Amino acid sequence: MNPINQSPAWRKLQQRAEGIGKLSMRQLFAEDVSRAERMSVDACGIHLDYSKNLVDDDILQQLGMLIETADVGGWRDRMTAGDAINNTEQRAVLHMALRNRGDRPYRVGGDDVMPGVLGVLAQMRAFSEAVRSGAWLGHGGKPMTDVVSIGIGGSSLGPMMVCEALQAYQSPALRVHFVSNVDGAQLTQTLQSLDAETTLFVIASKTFTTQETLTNARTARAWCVDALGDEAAIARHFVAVSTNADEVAAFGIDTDNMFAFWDWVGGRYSLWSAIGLPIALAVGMERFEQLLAGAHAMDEHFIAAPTEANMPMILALLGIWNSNFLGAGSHAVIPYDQNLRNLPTYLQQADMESNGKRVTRDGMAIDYATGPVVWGQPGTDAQHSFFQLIHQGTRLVPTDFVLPLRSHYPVGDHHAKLVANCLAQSQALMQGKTAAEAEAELVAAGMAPEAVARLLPHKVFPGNRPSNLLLLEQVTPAALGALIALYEHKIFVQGIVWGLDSYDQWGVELGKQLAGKLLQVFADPSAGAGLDGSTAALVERYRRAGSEK
Ligand code: G6Q
Repeated sequence: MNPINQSPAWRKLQQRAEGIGKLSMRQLFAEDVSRAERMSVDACGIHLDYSKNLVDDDILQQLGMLIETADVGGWRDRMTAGDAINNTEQRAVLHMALRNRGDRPYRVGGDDVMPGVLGVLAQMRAFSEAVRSGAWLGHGGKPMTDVVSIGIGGSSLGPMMVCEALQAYQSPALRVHFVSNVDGAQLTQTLQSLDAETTLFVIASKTFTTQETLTNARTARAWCVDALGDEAAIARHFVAVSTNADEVAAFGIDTDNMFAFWDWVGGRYSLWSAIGLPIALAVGMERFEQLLAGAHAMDEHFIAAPTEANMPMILALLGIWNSNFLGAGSHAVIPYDQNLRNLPTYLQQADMESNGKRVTRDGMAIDYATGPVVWGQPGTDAQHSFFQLIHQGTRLVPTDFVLPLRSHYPVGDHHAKLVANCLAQSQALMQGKTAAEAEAELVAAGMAPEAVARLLPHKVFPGNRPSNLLLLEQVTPAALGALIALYEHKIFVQGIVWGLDSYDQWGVELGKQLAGKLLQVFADPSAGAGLDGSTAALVERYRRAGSEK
């Protein structure tokens, strides 16, 4: 296939981008009272208003052509058919099978994967119900009060984000903690307040060879055995989630206490699998299944809806317009919901690890921008820190606002204020404030003409800055499932248009390799021959500090 940037639609979009200075969102809204209605779409309990983007009907139509040109539909079919669309790892990409609630068949190499998926869900149900009801007893005969999930990256961020997001559904009787960093601080601080007799560890690792996870797991194991005085305690206090039964057994966890998943589940797409066990423990299996159902509804929408009504495709195309044609290098996600505070962090991995690539699926160099830097923080806090740059800086930062209409915490007028702030931010980004408006305000405030002239440039907001508004009724398990799946499919569409493999992550390997070598150098300085001057000097400083192990 020719590179996407040589397609007629791409060229037309480039021409439109050259004349974009003439397009004013304010004016577009003034001229078309139906703009917001026309540029909104509802699916699976989510309302997307994308009318505050710098687009008109012609631009949207040309963007839609990219879906045809890149054969997104064909690739979507290949994905659901279980083809190895992760071609550099020769793996199928079937996270949709994990949340399949209907009768759509999912196969890998001709084998139906659904019996295995349903079997693990049943195992998760039995186990989570036993732990939550107090029927699962620890080595000393007591029920569990705390779960510590040890994992990193894709084996941690999803469950952690979801558990936080669904905090309102959790009971204080079973607290769930997450430990990911190899920095001993995190594990130490977590264990400090826990009682080994009532603590359950979930060791979540697809490969069961990840340095950070295995290091934390071994330390946790020693803590548990030390406190309970018996190796046999491991059987009641440790379970594993992995694809690697041999390593799980070698670690000392009975494989009866192992929850399996499969190589066709990518780490950052795995919260729907047994990697989601901490979610089921935190909020119950029923709610975990509602999360799956919400994601499944979004899958079916993504599969069936035409481009112009397809929410993931629309978000993907707007992202492409903003980054490839309007030059945005980053994308902000601002949830107006404190419990969604880690949504930006989660999406950072989902998006940047998937689409932060510089060669096509066939290994050809890419000469257009691919995945943006994804970042964000909850509102309103974000307004009081970096929104200055989004409103008046020299960079274009397209922003997704995520807003639940109802709060789980109805206290006073807090939620009304939260909603007003969110809507106001997207309105401000769109309309800005002209020099004439700013001047009129200053004059009305009684400011002297020289002072007005001095201050005026600082008071102008250029506006015309793109944002999407994603409204949810409330952050329920189903709505959250749909929201996460929406972003997953957006990432898929963008990866296909950019022609890259969204499902590998070779870029994380080099640092791991070098860290392994440096650990050898710490143990044996002669292994450091050939190190570059900077690294050698830093190793030496570390050695002189005297704590190398
Ligand atoms: C995700 C990545 C990566 C992975 C972690 C943990 O897509 O592959 O974040 O999830 O490195 O790997 P393990 O689950 O094998 O420990």
